[in-house]
Parts: sequence; structure tokens; C-alpha cells
Amino acid sequence: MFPDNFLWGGATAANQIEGGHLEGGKGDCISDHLTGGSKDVKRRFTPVIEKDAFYPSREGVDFYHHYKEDIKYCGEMGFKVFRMSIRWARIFPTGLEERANEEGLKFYDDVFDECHKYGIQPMVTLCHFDMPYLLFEKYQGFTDRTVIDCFVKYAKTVFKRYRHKVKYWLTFNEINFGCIPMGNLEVLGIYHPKTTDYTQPYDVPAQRYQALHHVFLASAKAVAEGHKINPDFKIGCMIAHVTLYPYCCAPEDMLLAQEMDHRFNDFCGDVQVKGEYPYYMEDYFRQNNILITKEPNDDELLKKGRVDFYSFSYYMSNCVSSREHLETSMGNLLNGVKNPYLESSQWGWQIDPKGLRYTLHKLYDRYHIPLMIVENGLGAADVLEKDGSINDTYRIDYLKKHIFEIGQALEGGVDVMGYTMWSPIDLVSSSTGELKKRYGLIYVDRDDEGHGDYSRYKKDSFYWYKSVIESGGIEPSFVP
Ligand code: BGP
Repeated sequence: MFPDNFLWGGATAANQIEGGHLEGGKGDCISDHLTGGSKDVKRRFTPVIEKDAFYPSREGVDFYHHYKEDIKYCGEMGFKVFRMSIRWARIFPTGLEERANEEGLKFYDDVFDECHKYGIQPMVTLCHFDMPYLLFEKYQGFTDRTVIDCFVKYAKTVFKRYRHKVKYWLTFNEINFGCIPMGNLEVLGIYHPKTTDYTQPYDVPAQRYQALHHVFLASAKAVAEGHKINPDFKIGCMIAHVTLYPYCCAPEDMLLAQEMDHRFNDFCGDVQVKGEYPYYMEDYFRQNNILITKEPNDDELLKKGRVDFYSFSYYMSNCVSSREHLETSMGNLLNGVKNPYLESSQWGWQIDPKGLRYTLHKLYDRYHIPLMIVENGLGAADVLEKDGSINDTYRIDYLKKHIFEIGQALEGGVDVMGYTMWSPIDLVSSSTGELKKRYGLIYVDRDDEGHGDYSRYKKDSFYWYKSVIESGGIEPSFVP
């Protein structure tokens, strides 16, 4: 059921694993200014670094010094692909330099060489919530068109440098995060002076959608340039797909679910796959007095920069209801109404493997291009036993059920090119900034109080995933 060339693997992001802050000529990034938090304590964005605060992105899980060991483990599991991101500020420390930082380029050369040693293809996200700090400070990120050129300069530099080492690229991680206020900072590089709580930022929708337009252009230009540099490149979009169900069969709920689906899940993919703004957003902009300023050839650029494949993250589904006072559920981006038929993770994310099959069909029907699930996994508070084992059967159960549904979608005729679970290795959580919320198949000895020496331990899920890959998706006890 899974084709022989299926891209099995795992996904990471530099700001969550790398560390090596300011080493090798790296500049300051937006994520380096986010404090640690937890399920109950919100992360904060502090333009001025506070002496007593902890900034987890500066340390990650020290992949910068452990990459050989980590990639070796991925090789041992039989990975065909390793998704990672390049830190823009390692290549252009402020984003404004004319010449790239050779030490930064060399670091990724070494990482990619290490991947190829084990027959692993790197899949590289150009920007995973990680803009150079100066571009935010000087321009409010993509609010200013100047930043499009900064991004394209960076993209061309890495495309040229790694044209023989990297075939698969993604432009912006979870670009549709820019459709909601929370995405102001991480996707667009906007932090309004009136914001007091980073998780509920002061939001100017007209500015946000204008900046998102500039991100679309940056992505499209990068795709077009990439294809010139190497016509064999496969460059994809990356959407956070939070699958939405109407809470009940009331027509009002159906309409609301459709409207929210369009605005959050569909809009960015439509632009990046089809190369034009969809009709329903034109209407939304009209009704909300949002006027996107376009330069004469913007529309043509969007057409020229269409992506080769559609990738997305899938962790959960949510319900939407036109009625108030219903119990809510948590999510990485969107909170929704609780679905009585689903269980939730320790962090309140609703677990819905069948929703993944539904989503794959929906997306293939919409786009008719290859799909790839580039994030899917379970954050849990794992326990390292005295004998060094980690018995994460709950993670195996989560992954197994989702992989089963991918198999079902493949059988149903959907073109799925690969699956990179989140994440081969424990890393800093993006929403809560903590290490306690572990996703890895490999445990990292480090906690949120700074204890631990970054030693790596294989979890039970490590051996299980290895057997899944070895058996081409049908490991022996594979009954969900
Ligand atoms: C996605 C991000 C990832 C990752 C994941 C899990 O939204 O692309 O960077 O972190 O969610 O979320 P979290 O780390 O908040 O649990």
C-alpha cells in the first residue's frame, strides 16, 4: 500500500533544536527573544533580553554540536528524508548583508553531507518561525516590501550553494498562521507596540494581510528562482491544517465551518498552488475594509511561483459552532469547540487519526498535486526510567493510527509522497517553549530548569518506527 519510493522520515525546526546561539557568526533571530513557558505560563516576547529570563531557542537541544549523532540515529531508523530548517540569520546574520556568512553555509554543508552518508535526503524549510531580528526591528518584518528582497537573496544563496545536496524545499512553515493574530510575529515579523501579551497580540488585520501578501510574493519569487537554479528541485508550500468539523448539522454550523475552513485552511494553499487569490477572500477583504496594495506584476509573480507539492502539518481536528457557551479544546493555533467523540493529549490537543484520511482526500480533490504530511506527532511528558528506557506506548499508538489512515488514503487513490513525523528527537515546544512536552523518538536529557547534559536515549517508539520503515509501512503488530 505504501509505494517503494515513499519518503519516510522525521521533521524538526532549527529554532527548536539547534542552539549554538551566536556561534559560527549567527545573528540574533526573533525566536531568540521568546522566553520559555509551560501549559499554564505563557511565553513572552521581550525585545530587550532580561537577565533572569530563560530563552530556550538559544539552546534548543544542542543539535548544533550533536548533529552527527542525531543524523546517525535517523539513519539507523532507515529514514529516507530528514526535514529541518536553515536559520536565515546563520547565513545573513542581520538579513541585510551583501555577502553570506561562510561559516553558516559550511555548517549546513556538513549537516547535509552527514544525511547523505546514510542515504537520507534533506528536506529544507527556508523559514520556520525564524526571521533575523534586525528585519523585525527595522521594518516590522514583511510589512515592508524590502524584506521580500532580503528573503529572495537568502533563498537564492542557499539554493545555489546546496543545489546538488538538497532536492526538497519548503518556503515558509505554516504560512497560514499569518491568517490569525497569533501569526503576526512568527510568520510575518510584526509585533505591534501596543501588544502586551504575545499570545494575544494587538492586531491590525489590514497590516497583517498586506504583510502576508508580501510573504506570498517572497515565496513565489523563491520558487521561480529555485526552478531556474535547478529544474529538478521540488519546492512545496507548508500549511498548518487544523481540520474543522461543524459541531452539529445545523446549517449555521455548516456555513461557519466552511467559512473558517476557507479563511484558515484553504486561503494560503490556494494562492501557493493555484497562483491567485481565491474569490472568497476578495469578498472577505471587501466586507472588512481590507485593501491589499499590489504592484503591477504581483499577480503574474504569484502565477510563476506555484509550488510543486503541497505539504502540511496535521495534529488534530476541531469543531466550530455558531452557538456560544460550549466547552472548548486547545490547539497549536486554533482553539475550537470540543468534539465529544475524540480524546485529547495531555496538552489538550484532540487526537483524530481518521480526520487525517478525510483531510488527505479533501486536499487531493482540491489541488490534484502530490501531498506530504510534514508534521504529525504527540507531545507528552515522557519518563526516563532508571534503566535508560522510555516506554512511550501512547506515542506509538498515536503514530500507528495516523500512519494507518495514510495507508487508507493511498489505497483510496490519493497521491501522498511522504510522511515526516514530528519529531525524531525531543525539542523545544513552539507554543509553550518547554522541553517537558516531548515529541521525540529519541529522548534528550535536558529539562526546563536547565538540568541534564543533552545525552540521547532511544525510546520504545524509536524501535517501533524503525520496524515500520523496514516493513514499508506494515510492521508486524500493525493493527490500530
Ligand atoms: C507546529 C510547528 C512546529 C511544532 C509543532 C508542535 O505548529 O510548525 O514548530 O512545534 O507545531 O507544536 P508545539 O511545539 O507547540 O507543541
